[in-house]
Amino acid sequence: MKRIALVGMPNTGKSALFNRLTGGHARVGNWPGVTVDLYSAKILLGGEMVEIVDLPGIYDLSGFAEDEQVTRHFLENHPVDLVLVVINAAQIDRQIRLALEVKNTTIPMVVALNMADEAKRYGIEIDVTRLQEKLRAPCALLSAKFGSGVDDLKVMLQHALRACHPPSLQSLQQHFINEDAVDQEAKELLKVSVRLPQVLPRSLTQKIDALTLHPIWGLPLFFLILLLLFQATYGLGTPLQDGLGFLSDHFRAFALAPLANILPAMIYGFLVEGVYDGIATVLSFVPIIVLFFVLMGFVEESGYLGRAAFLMDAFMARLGLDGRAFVMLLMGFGCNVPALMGTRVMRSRTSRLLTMLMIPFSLCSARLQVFVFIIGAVFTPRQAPFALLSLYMASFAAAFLTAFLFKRRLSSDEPFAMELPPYRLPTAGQVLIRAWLEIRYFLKRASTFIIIGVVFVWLLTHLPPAAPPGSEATWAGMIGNALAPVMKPIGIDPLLTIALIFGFVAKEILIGSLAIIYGREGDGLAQLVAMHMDWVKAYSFMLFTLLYTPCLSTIATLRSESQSLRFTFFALFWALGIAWIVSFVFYQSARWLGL
Ligand SMILES: Nc1nc2c(ncn2[C@@H]2O[C@H](COP(=O)(O)OP(=O)(O)OP(=O)(O)O)[C@@H](O)[C@H]2O)c(=O)[nH]1
Ligand SMILES: [Mg+2]
Repeated sequence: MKRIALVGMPNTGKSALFNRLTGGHARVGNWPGVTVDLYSAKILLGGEMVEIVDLPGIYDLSGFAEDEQVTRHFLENHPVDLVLVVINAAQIDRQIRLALEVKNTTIPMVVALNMADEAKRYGIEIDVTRLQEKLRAPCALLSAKFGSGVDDLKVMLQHALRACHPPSLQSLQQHFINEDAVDQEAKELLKVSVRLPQVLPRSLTQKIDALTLHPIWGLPLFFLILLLLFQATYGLGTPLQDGLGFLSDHFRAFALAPLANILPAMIYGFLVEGVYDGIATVLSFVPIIVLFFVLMGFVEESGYLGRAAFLMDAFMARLGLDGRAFVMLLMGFGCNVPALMGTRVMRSRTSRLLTMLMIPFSLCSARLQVFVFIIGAVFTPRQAPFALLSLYMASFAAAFLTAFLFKRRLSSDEPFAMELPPYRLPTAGQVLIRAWLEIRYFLKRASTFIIIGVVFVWLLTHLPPAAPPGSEATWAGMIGNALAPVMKPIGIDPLLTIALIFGFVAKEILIGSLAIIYGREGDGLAQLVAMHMDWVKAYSFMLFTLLYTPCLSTIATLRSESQSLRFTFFALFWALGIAWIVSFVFYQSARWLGL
């Protein structure tokens, strides 16, 4: 099978083009370094199966960052029949070098001049025919985001593949690149085929940046935007969640309850009060999670995420890190796993490890569910967004404290340079795909971890059969009691300890476990939780949930990304330790103050 590799600088739209060509769902985002791993798909091109490979961005063919190495390693070890060089047409003057480097390797190439829409807006004119002659390769002016020109590119790829002589079996390894010659060639080529406007008009991006990167207002604005984001998630999400809860309550009352007469009590309890309540409770959070991801996607696609890195860079430098570590913390708000993988863009191993130690404290969407639920149960609607914001602040604080404590051992002074992309508006399609991907991921986790977890929790809280369900005489109660000396001082009851133990596997199980422990779902569950926990206990429980080990997937990723079992264990126990200490200090001082 023939293979086409997408090669280009970071943030040029390779993944967007990959998705267009293959109908795939590679992650797209408006900052450099989104893709950190290979992503491949097979498509039918002119009656022939062809493999297309999306790669992390590289600045030149001899890049050395870990993410660039993925690309180089791939190109050196896997023969490709055709390289599809993706160039941001609006920056053709800086990016054409890469096409020339590939040209010098003699591997057949096709050049995609992407972001034609932006180039046109900036008044950049490209003489494609001339460019093709000079590069001796087909070039297509197109827009991966909006789809124009993609069909023409497909035809070009088809012709180019037919023309190349199999087996080309070439790798980029043997080629030596003469930098000066490439520079010279680029200059000449640009002279004849590209017309840049004399002066670029002061763009919208610059105008917005004057505000968002303002030395004084920049940071407060950033935190305001975060607060708005949470408020919107909360304000728009809770009614949706209530609606879903209403539906599931009625389904339970009218469709499932009649089963109680037919089924033995034990089986009914297991199926309805165990599996159904647990899963319905977890599922009722889908709207909030989707909303959160859509809004985060908006922030990411707009290009603001990169600005956050820029704003926080000076602060991060004091912690021995750079702005990218902060972007990864924000990424971790979605899910810690991709954020951990995203640290590959960091070149020094020590700052990578330090960032990986911080990321598990990022308040991910699974934890968000738990907090939205508990906050809704014990705080008033007016207090709620602030309670949530305080947890996000606690999450930052734990991450920064970690960096501060370990920076001496794990810091580096690698220079930080991250190009700020122009602001972009996401299209409706991008938003919808994003939402769908998150739902799919959520359901995948739900079907693996959560159902199994829910079943286990039910068994533990209902066995032995003689014990009253959910009481301290059950196995769950016994385990909880055994751990009571550790958990009592932080205000966590024996039965809730079980929820936390399962939360270790995946935080999504936590709320499901509460549903089973209290034998309720929806509003009824919230009322029971409020009865069992005052706000101090609830907050202590949330602090612990926030800080202790996120989930098994995170641990597995920590292990695979750090390649060190010792580091993984350290990260795990560090999180557990800090969770306990913080909850302890909070709970005891709150009680001491008489709260
Ligand atoms: N205006 C415009 N934006 C585009 C176009 N193609 C992609 N983008 C945007 O460019 C940004 C980068 O897209 P990606 O596909 O993630 O870029 P990439 O080259 O894969 O980036 P890395 O994985 O970081 O190397 C996103 O904000 C896209 O929406 C285009 O044709 N026009
Ligand atoms: Mg990409």
